[in-house]
Amino acid sequence: MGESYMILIGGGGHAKVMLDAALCAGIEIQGFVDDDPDAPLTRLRGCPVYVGAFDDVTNYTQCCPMLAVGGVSLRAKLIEQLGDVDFAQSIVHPSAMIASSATVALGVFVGPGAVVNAEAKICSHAIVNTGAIVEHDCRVGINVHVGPRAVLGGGVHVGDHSLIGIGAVVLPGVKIGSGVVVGAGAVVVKDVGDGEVVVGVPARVVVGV
Ligand code: JB3
Repeated sequence: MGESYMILIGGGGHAKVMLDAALCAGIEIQGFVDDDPDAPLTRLRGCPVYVGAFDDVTNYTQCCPMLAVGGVSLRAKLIEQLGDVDFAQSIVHPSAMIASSATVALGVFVGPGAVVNAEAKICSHAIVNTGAIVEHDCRVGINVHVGPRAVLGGGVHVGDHSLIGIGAVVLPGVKIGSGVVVGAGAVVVKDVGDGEVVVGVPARVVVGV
């Protein structure tokens, strides 16, 4: 099976979103791997939901895995567990706009209606979710989740494993550290340190390191 034959790790809400985008993009999905023995579904849009750890599945299928769980901490754990597994593709919804000068690494999901503008860099396993806007010259780190309709102004840098909540706005040039949580709807007007949690308008630190 070619690299376009993908298997999604996780079989819940985020996996459904990724499945739809993959099908719209012409990527064939072999199935899902979910570690919940009571996973509610055995098939999702005709694709089988395997129950078990990913490595059990790769023993007998040549496929291209993709993280399809949404939680940043869980994704970080899976990235570490899966180590040298070859994440050979990304899923970009056809309705997303990716500037020709932008770079999107492997294992990335870009949702419907999202925008990745000129010279922006999206690192591996990041999520640019539905309708999110990543403006010019941004750098979105490894396993960063830019939530639905969040907006990163020009030149924003987001460190690895950070979450930009639904509808949050980060003003141009702001630096967001690693392991940061920006609350839904927050407006970030100044830099945020590693591990901090910021909420509100303007965003204030509610959990420091
Ligand atoms: O807010 C939005 C737009 N999306 C959310 C997304 C970013 O995060 C969504 O609403 C959810 O809050 C969440 O999506 P996710 O991760 O799909 O959540 P859930 O519907 O709970 O599905 C997670 C699935 O992954 C469950 O069926 C778990 O059993 C499974 N799972 C959890 N840990 C795992 C593991 N599967 C495998 N293979 N390995 C694991 O370690």
